[in-house]
Amino acid sequence: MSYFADIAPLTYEGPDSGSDLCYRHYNPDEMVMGKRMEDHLRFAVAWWHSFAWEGGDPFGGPTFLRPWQAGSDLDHAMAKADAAFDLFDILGQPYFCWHDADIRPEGATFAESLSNFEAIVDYCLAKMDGRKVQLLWGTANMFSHRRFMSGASTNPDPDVFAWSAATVKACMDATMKMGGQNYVLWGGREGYETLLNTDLGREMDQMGRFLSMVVDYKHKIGFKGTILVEPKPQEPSKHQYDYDVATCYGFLQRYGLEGEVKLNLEQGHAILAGHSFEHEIALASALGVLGSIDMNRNDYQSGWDTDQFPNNVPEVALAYYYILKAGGLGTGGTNFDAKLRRQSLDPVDLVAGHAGGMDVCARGLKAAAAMVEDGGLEAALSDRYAGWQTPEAQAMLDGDLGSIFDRVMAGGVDPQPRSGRQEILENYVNRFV
Ligand code: XLS
Ligand code: NI
Ligand code: NI
Repeated sequence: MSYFADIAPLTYEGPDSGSDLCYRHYNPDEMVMGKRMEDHLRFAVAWWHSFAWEGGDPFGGPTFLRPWQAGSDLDHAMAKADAAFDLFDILGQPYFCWHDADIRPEGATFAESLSNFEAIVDYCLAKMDGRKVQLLWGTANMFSHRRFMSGASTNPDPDVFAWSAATVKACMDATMKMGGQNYVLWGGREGYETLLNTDLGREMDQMGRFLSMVVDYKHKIGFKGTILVEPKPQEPSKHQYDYDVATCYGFLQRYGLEGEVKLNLEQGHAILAGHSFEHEIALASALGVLGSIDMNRNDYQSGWDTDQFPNNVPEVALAYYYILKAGGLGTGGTNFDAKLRRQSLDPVDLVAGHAGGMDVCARGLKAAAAMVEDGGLEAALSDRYAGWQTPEAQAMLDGDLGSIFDRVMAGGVDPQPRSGRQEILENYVNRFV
């Protein structure tokens, strides 16, 4: 019997519905700026938080006690996959994501873990047959097992580098076999706890070389998806090398990978880095590395990565505004890297968490599309930079300090400060959200 036995597939019932289990705003076929809402948002369910996470925290053990969490063999892994696909049938979202360690039991050796992994990948492939749900991205968990405590590619022990390289090869093979659209690397322990025992320069070179090997392997096997790095400033490490968009871009450039690798941006990570989510999205878009998003928020009072489902429409609207302006998510999507609260024990909580998050994103997308279509922000922007359209301004960028000096000395250059109109623009946004 299904873990979600009595829960029927969710349907769009509209904003006035009184039901806890329906979509009020997410209406997959509704057209938004000429494209189906489902194709804009490209929702994915994350295997780790929704099925592997057991509800523990630093002060207490598991609370969820899901049936498939009672053991760690292949049978339990298959029961977990059954529950996952049952949830996918209820939600009807187009994608899911995994780490190797979420879907397969750990074996006693590398070879045994791999054979478990391959068995589950085949089991999932059989379940995908005849269903519409697809793999948005695969990734390797190289931060939970104790062998990775000092990092994966950045580890002082070359044997851990080797183990990590072999793991990523296997995960890329599986991602490709499942038709995955992207492959993600998040460097959970690619950083340090103390500088006193850390050779920063060496570790970054190891990480750069590792990423180059990932890109080479992608081309070797003909994987057509996008390689994505996920920035995060800290947690679990005190300091992580893939700190934020700006840092990651500098890293990619240093190792010549900026044309090969894009970024998977997470709302909560942006906040941890001291940015807004829309800042990270707009910057990645300006640098040409916007890839995909993890749409899970933090609690603003706690100061760590609480991974909650999104519930703030105005924030989400600004995120999608910059995504729409960038031309959309491409091969990326909106992954709920979000976990329930520890007290939310029931199957119904898992369904409602996702449904609510999808509704919040749908409202945000519609507000964003309305702002794009209205064009008010774009018009204000062109007006603000209009001076740069003049031939003198354009010529200046091809000139040098001396010629600019001569022009200023000749007169006719007389800067007049203009209002930035911040409050008017904030009021404008408030009309749509
Ligand atoms: C952790 C990260 C992780 C990545 C995938 O904070 O968000 O879940 O998305 O490894
Ligand atoms: Ni995260
Ligand atoms: Ni994430």
